[in-house]
Amino acid sequence: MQDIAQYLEDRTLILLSNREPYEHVHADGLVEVRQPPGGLVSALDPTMRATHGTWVAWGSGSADADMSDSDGRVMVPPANPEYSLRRVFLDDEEVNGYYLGFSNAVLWPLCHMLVQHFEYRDGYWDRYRDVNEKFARAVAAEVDRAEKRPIVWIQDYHFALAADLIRSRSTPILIHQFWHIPFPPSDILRLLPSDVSDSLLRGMLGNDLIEFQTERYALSFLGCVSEFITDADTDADNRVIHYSGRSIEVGVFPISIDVEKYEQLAFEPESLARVERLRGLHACGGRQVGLSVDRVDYTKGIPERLRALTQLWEQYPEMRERFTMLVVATPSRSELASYRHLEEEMVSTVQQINDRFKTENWEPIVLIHKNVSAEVLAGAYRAADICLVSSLQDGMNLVAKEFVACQVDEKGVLVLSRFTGAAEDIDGAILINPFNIDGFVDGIRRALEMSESERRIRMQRMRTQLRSLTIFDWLASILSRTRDIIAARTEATSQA
Ligand code: GDG
Repeated sequence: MQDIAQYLEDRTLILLSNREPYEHVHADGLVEVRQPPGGLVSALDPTMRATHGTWVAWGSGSADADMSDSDGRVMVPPANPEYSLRRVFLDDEEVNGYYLGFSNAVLWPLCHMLVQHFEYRDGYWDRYRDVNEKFARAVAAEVDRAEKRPIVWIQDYHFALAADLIRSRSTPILIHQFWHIPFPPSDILRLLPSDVSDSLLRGMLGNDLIEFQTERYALSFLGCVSEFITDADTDADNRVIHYSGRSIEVGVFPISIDVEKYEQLAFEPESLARVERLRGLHACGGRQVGLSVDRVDYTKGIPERLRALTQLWEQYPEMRERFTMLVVATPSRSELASYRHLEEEMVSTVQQINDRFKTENWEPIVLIHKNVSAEVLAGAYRAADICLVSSLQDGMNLVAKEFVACQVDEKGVLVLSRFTGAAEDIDGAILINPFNIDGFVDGIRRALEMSESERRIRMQRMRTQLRSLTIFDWLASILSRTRDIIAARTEATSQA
């Protein structure tokens, strides 16, 4: 890992995210500490430990309040405290309105342009505003008590209003925000009441730098500002917006994974045992193993993938028994009806496919409908001959990168939706359009029939690209950009 702390020089980082890096939960009469899986926490936690900053997040664990002081503060990691976690507690109404409602039933479908799932309610918006205020107050309090000059870094769409609210309450030297998901074009943003879209864009313009995964999302944001915020001056060529006497930069910073960690995981004895077991069970007699891994979310194109598999086995009977598909589907946001319906649809479609095509020696789809360990995941990535990523829209898609990192034997093929950020970032996958089932079926066939030498060439190319695009490179490029912005401003002020 690079020395990320150097980019902060004598400044401290105050991070704001919805999910917290450590959660205290009651389990069997004891309090357990859990660290949520996922790239963001594993990249930012070492940075926070090295720089002793403050992380502000929703205290969602059942024992969080018991383990924090009266302001919601607790030092973490609990076993070896190095930085401060400031928890903000939410009641049920706030969770329903801000998190399940406006974040996940309004902004999530809107940003992914899947408007059939869009469910706007005034009450959701009211709670979203209140909760953004609440978090902004907590961040502002942390800015005021910081011993070193703070930089505030906001994560994601849960906090579109926070930058402006923080700016009106305190004076950090720089506020920036990483937007993990796509940003919609203006015709889609228009589905929101105009005062709401106006507040969201102005809220985001409270930042000094806004980071997107791809050029396309950055341009959509610039287009929306140019169309809706008439008192802003948008320079799309230079990706800068002049607004309210300030300049706001819009940047492209594709997120990645801890490549070395995934490579090492693929070599772990537990992963290796898993590879052998999976291949022993499903790859006998030269049969190939297909894999998909996602949260059960309508953005991931799970029904479209099942439709393509059905058509493949229907249209090409010789493909039956030629490969088995492992579908790792992690339950997600089950409080929302649209997610529950999707889970039910997925389970029953898999059942129908298996009933229709199975033979005495072969089950077409093996559904693993639960959260699995990182070792199991790495073993499955390594064991797979093809990996199917069929998102209808996806900010980046880390699964595609994790598969490439774990393919230490360089024999797997990535079949990747062209609507993922990853498709613009790595070159070597078979690109498909999940809305075009015929093309999707052809893509799967091409992958299954690809020669060993072509597989190796493509996988080696992707692995080389990935090694120079790790999550630490992502972090370093963002923090060095913020350092440059601060330096340019300091120079401009001293010359004035
Ligand atoms: C958002 C954006 C963007 C899944 N099941 C299990 C498990 N996972 C892990 C995967 C991967 C992560 O969850 C999913 O990441 P994705 O990037 O694929 O998708 P989102 O959750 O939608 O993430 C996305 C990302 O933010 C980062 O900016 O790429 O576009 O939508 O790491 O491995 N992990 C374990 N067990 C599981 O069962 N351990």
